[in-house]
Amino acid sequence: MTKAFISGILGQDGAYLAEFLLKKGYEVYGGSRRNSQDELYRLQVLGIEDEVSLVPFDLLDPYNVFETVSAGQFDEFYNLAAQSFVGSSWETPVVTSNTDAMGPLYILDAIKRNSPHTKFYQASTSEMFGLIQEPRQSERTPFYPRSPYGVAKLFAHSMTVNYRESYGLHASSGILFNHESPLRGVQFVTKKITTQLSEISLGKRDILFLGNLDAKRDWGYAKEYVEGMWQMLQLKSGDDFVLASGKTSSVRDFVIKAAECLDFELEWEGEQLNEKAYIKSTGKQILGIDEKFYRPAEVDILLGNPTKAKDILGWESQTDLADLAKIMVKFDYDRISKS
Ligand code: G4F
Repeated sequence: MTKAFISGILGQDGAYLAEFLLKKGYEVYGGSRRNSQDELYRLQVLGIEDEVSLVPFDLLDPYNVFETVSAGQFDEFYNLAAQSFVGSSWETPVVTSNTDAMGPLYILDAIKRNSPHTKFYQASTSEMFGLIQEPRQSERTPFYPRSPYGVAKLFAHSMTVNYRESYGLHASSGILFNHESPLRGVQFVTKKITTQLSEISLGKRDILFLGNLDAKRDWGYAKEYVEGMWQMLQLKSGDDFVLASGKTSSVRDFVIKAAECLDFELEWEGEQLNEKAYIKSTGKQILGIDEKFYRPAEVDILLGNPTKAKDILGWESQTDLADLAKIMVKFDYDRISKS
């Protein structure tokens, strides 16, 4: 049996990847910090909580990382653990850097020293492009991160490339653009929108407050993106790939699409901090802006060029934004109506 380790198995991508690898017949081990046991719900939603072996794993502890890698002798190691919320990274730049930059280095070094046959996947991110240097970002686009999170991830990405080139490790970096699902954390904007609009529709909330509605992202469905991670590790050698939908939409576009799923036709008024949205038929305000959700430095627009992934991996994003909104709203509406 092929043996895989997923750090961050309790997160959105970790849960979907575990489900995918179990279907392929893998023996799946998952790392979780001791205090994150309450997030088992994602594995439970997928019905796989009894099929994976959970082990204590903490990227902040180099000895624990070294021991896990050395003792496990895994065939594949997916590093999906991170402080992944961009907004928090300004409040916790040191923890973010220790987790997202140093953590992957501990893993790479442990693999190099004690388990060089292990194929390594690093969860890199489109946030590394930040202030974009090309209209469509590919593996060859220069990076310009705009947050402590983006800077830390760029360090880990560069280390992954460096360990591959220096020591011949099978180390790959997936530069994933935003990918969402019903299992997304509620602090991320799509999940916040689908959750809170569902609550409004069920009479459990009055208003949804957001930050910058003009930010544009290249959004896809997380369940499809984890397949791309696995495909990278099936190649003869490590490489870097952008996974993206190749389309970009604003936060406002996503609000409109999610609202449509709940039969809300919206009317918009005002600009910037004064922007508001009302339900056309009733005149009730359901959206406002709160400055606290703005970031000190924004990534205004991201648009990925996934040509290399299509050509080499045969990977393509399948679910468009309207369908993604439908999947997420249905999940949240059903869940909230039963609670
Ligand atoms: O959903 P977000 O928090 O995602 P963000 O910052 O793009 O990062 C996500 O995708 C990255 C891949 O590019 C990952 F690396 C990262 O770990 C994470 O998964 O915010 C999206 C946009 C931002 O421009 C933000 O300013 O939405 C804007 N926004 C507007 N109002 C808001 C809100 N974001 C959040 N979280 N909450 C708001 O109320």
